[in-house]
Amino acid sequence: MDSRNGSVSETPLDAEIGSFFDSAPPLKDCDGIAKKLKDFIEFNSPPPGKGSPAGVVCVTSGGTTVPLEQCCVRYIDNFSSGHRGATSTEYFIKAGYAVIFLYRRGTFQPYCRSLPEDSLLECFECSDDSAIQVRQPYTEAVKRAISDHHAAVAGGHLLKIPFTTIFEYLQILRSTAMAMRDLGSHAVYYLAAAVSDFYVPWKSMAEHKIQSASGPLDMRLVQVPKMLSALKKAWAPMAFCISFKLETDSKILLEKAEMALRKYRMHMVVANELSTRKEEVTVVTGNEKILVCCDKTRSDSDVEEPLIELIVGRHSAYVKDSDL
Ligand code: 9Z3
Repeated sequence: MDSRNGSVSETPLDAEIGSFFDSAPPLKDCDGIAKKLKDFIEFNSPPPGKGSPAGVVCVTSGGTTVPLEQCCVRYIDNFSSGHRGATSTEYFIKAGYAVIFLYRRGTFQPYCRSLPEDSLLECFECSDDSAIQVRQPYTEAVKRAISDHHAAVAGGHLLKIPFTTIFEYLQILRSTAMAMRDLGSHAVYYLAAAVSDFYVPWKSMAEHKIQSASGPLDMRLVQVPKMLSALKKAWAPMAFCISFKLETDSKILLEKAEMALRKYRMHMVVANELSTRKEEVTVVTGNEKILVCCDKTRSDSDVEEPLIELIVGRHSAYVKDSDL
């Protein structure tokens, strides 16, 4: 804001973000997605005076792709199986939150952790009268997955929206933020998706499959605008925001997480190293570094359970402070 004349002045970042969205290919079923989001938020917003539910969490999960061709055959991908996002979603719902799960198509889904990863068909068999049955070792796991998943979706606590490209991801994230705007401090962003840092602008992208006969490939990738800044400053200024920092070199991990915390004004940054991400993470806040580990004495233990417990505690305190 320009205080002298009351007008809003555009920063270079605003211009970069504007040009990213203006030049992105239009999101398919944009209106359908906006309607689903609106209905979900309405359903999960308390009527005035009825006390507050825990809140609504936007969990992002999986990696975004960067297409190299408009009719896309080749793309650059970001590593993420979606395990962190899917598992965390289960714990948020268990803690009383409603979750908007923005996930990369084909990655892990909530409540499916104990099912076989490679072939779901392994769980089933056909009996003589052609009825389909669950095979013995999987009976309990399939029953639990179906009932927990259906209860979350039918109960209106879980909304799943898929993305593939960086263009889709950022457009859906922005629509989600618009839909969650009125939730104030009850809105939580848990940004576990592995988001591309560089992309090929749609307008400078080859239309058809790039031909290998043309020799070495020379291509300029542009930096993806820092949407965490936009989220915190403009889209969701009152929300409780948690981002993730992934590194493969442990020596720089905490320093990079602290930088992200300050630069994007996150409430928490979860720092994780690729090779140990399932066993431990360090949560960086304004004045602490909290090591969160899974219980190595239990085979079914995961790091997400204590992590979400910590986040829920901090978010509740944040809501109380904001309500004062
Ligand atoms: C993470 O760091 C996630 O914890 C993982 C989870 C992707 C490592 P999996 O899906 O793995 O369970 O296999 N996500 C954020 C990664 C990221 O790209 N962060 C950016 C960065 O580090 C900031 S948005 O610069």
